[in-house]
Amino acid sequence: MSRKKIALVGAGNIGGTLAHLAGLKELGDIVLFDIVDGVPQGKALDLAQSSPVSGFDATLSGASDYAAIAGADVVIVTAGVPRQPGMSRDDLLSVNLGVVAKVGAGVKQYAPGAFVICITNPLDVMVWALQKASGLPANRVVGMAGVLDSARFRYFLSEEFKVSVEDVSAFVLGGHGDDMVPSVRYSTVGGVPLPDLIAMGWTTQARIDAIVERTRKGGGEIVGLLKTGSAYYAPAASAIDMAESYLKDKRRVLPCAAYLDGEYGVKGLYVGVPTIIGANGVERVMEIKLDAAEQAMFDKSVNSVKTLIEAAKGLNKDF
Ligand code: TXD
Repeated sequence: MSRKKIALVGAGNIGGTLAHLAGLKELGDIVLFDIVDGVPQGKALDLAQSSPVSGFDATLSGASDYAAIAGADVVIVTAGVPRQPGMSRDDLLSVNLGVVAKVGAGVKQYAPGAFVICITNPLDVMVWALQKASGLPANRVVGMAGVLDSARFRYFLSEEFKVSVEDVSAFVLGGHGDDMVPSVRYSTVGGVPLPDLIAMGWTTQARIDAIVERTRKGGGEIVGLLKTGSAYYAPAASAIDMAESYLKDKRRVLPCAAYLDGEYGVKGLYVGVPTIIGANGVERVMEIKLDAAEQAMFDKSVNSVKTLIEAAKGLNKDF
């Protein structure tokens, strides 16, 4: 059986980390693509030279021509400009729309059978634009945000309860913005929901509220510290989980920005929801019942996504 092919469009901080993780996990052969000639080639060579030390077999190459992504099984898109301090995700809109339009055309021409994971911000709009520009079926174009947002939530909760991160499960709904909806009721430690842990005296509502707030602003906290870019280790690890679930047909339940066709009362938009990722891409959207407060937060988040999509349509006539 020949190896799978993973194309990484954008060979910056996240792209390089994706290549490293995909190599270490032996997910397949890896192509790094970037418009800055030399960077994808240099990173590919550097990573290839790490393979004898780390003990993985993969062909790594770099390119600045879309023909290099031909026949990819998975395409992960990070191409664009990251956030700088003081810049909102929305400020990135017009620059990254143009980038995603080009990437979509490249995918359409060279990798129409791929599972495409979009990471570029503002995420919920970029994944929508990428699906439109590539013309791929919506179940094979998905956005990465929920796995990262819930990983942040899980990490903060593991610190709060002093338990292994492995025993904390959490998920986050809604758009990938500061009004995302970390779900307290559906987050558990060893299977015990957070409201029960509050009742058991393991923590307080106020502490959970603070953790929810820190999760919402998790991306900004890192931008503030790094000053010259945004998070990349955790975003890359999150997208690799999604790619692996697809390539190995694991059918993992992962929160992703998925195309909704009536689920949660939303039609024609990409919003963060729990999904099952398997060999057919997004196999199913898990529609949980929201309580009134969650519904209100979810609606607010969906409205922010809608507003951005309207702005995108105004800025770029291709969409
Ligand atoms: O949860 C999430 N979805 C995110 C999203 C979490 C963290 C960061 N998130 C976003 O990912 C971030 O706001 C950016 O939009 C992307 C990529 O972040 P990264 O940190 O990897 O940015 P870099 O290091 O600037 O890399 C971007 C690369 C860079 O090498 C550019 O030369 C390249 O993209 N680039 C392009 N490649 C191909 N084609 C075009 N047109 C292009 N334009 C820029």
